[in-house]
Amino acid sequence: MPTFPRRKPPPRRRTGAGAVAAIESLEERRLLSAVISIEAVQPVANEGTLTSAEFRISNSGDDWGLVTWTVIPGSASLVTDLPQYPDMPGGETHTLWVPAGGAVHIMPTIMNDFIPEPEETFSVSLSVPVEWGLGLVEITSGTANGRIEDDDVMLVGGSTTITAGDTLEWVVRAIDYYGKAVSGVPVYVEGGQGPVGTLFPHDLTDGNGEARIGVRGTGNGWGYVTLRAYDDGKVDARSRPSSFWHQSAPPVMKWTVPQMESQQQVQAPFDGQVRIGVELWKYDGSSRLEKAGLRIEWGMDHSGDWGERQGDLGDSAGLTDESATAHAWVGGNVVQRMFRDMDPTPTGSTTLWAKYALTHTFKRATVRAVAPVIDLRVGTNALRALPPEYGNHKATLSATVNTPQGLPVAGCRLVVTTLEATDDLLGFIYNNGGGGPGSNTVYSSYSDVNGRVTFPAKVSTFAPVGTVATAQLVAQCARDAYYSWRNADVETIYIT
Ligand SMILES: [Ca+2]
Ligand SMILES: [Ca+2]
Ligand SMILES: [Ca+2]
Repeated sequence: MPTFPRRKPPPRRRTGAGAVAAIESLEERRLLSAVISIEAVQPVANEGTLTSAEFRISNSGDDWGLVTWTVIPGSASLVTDLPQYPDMPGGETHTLWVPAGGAVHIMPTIMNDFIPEPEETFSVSLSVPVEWGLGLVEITSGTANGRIEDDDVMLVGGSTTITAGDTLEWVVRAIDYYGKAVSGVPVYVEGGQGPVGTLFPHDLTDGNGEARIGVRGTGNGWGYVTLRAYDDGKVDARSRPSSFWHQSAPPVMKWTVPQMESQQQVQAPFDGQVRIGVELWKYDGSSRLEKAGLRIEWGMDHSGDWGERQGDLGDSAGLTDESATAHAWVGGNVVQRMFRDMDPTPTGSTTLWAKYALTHTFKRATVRAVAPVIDLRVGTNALRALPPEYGNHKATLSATVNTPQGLPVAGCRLVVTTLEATDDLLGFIYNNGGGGPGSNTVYSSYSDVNGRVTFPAKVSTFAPVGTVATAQLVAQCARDAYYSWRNADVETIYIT
C-alpha cells in the first residue's frame, strides 16, 4: 500500500531577529502562498498487478500548502476498482501538505478483479480544504486522468465425451473482453468432481490462446473440471474459476474372434483350451482404445449341475495389453460331452463374461462344449508298413486342432489308432506314449498355442509283402470318451 505524506507545516517564519509578530500583516500573507498543480506521472495501471497509477502534486509557491485530493470515478468503480476507503465509497478525501518548491507523489490503489472488461478511467482532483484560508493556496491545475488496463481473460471450452480409462487432449481458450485470444496465460486445474480426472493439469496458452489439458474418464456419467487462469510470478488470478462438464462413458467391448462376436458364443473343446480375448474400443466404436493396464475381470455363470456345465475358465489376464486386449483360456467339459452323447439336449448352460471394472460393464458369451476338428497329416504322405519279421517303419504324424469356430486348441493330447474293420491286421501303429506294438495307439504330446502338434509313430503289419491297401487312421482327443468320425483321417498304408 502506498503511504501518503501527512506533515505538519513548519513554524511560521518570523519577520526579524527578536521581533515577534503577534499578528501577521495581510501583505505578508499575500506574499507567502502555495501554488499547487497535479500531473499524472504514471497514468496507466494494470489491475492484475501491484502496479499503481502515480500522480505528482507540485507546489511552485513559497509556502507550504494544504490540499485535499479525491479520486473521481470515470468508468472505473470506486467500490471494485479504486477502493481508497472501501467502507465509504465515493465520499472520502485525503488531505496532505505540499512543501514550498517541492512535490508529493500519490498512488491510488488499484484493485484486481477477475472480470474481463474494457479499459477503465478515473481522475484525481485537487481542492483547497474549506477550513484553510482563501488566498493561501492557489490551484493552477487541479485534475489529472488515469486509466486502468484490464488483465482478465475468460476460459472457453466445450464439453467432451471420454471413454472411461481413456485420456484425451482437451483444448480450452483464453479470450479477453473483446473475444480476442490471449497468449502466455498459465491455466491450471483448480478442482473437479465426478468420474472425470485430469492428466497434465496445467498449460500455458499458445499463440492462439489455447491451453491443452489431459482429461481422463474414470467411470460412468458426468463430471466436471474447474480451471482458472493465473499470472505466474504476480499476485492475482486472471480469471474466475470456470467449470467444464465432461462425460465419461463405458467402452465398447468386442470379442477378438469374429465368429465369437457374431454368434456371441464360444465353442470350448472337450480337451485342451482355446484362447479368447476381449478388446476395448472407444465409447462410440470409432477406434480401438489402445490403452494397457485396464482391468478386466473374468468369470463364468453356470446353470444346471456340475455335469451340465459347458466349460470352465483357465488362466486369464486381468489387465489389458497395449492394444487394450485381455485374454483368457476356456476349456470344455468332457463330462458334458458324455452326457450329450446320451442326451443331446443338455439342460445346463454356461455363460462366460468379461467385466470392465471401471464402469462395471459386462461382455457375455454363451459357452458350448464341442469336439474339436482334428486335421491329422502323415509326414511322409503315406505310411509304409513292414512285415513284423522286418521290424517296423518310422513315420511322423502331425495335426492341427481347432474348434469349429476356428480357434486353435492348445494343450490337447491326441490318440491315433487304426480302424481295421475292412483290412484285418493290415497295420498297427504305436509309439512309446501309447505302449508297445500290440497297443495300436499313438499318443501325441500336447498341442501348442497354435493348435499344432507333431509326434512320431511306428507302423507294422501282418499283411504279405507287396500289399497295397487302405487303412483308416482315427485321431481323437485323449480325454474324449468316444470316437468321432468327424475326427477321422484316412490314410493309405503300403506294405513293402
Ligand atoms: Ca484482473
Ligand atoms: Ca476492473
Ligand atoms: Ca478486470
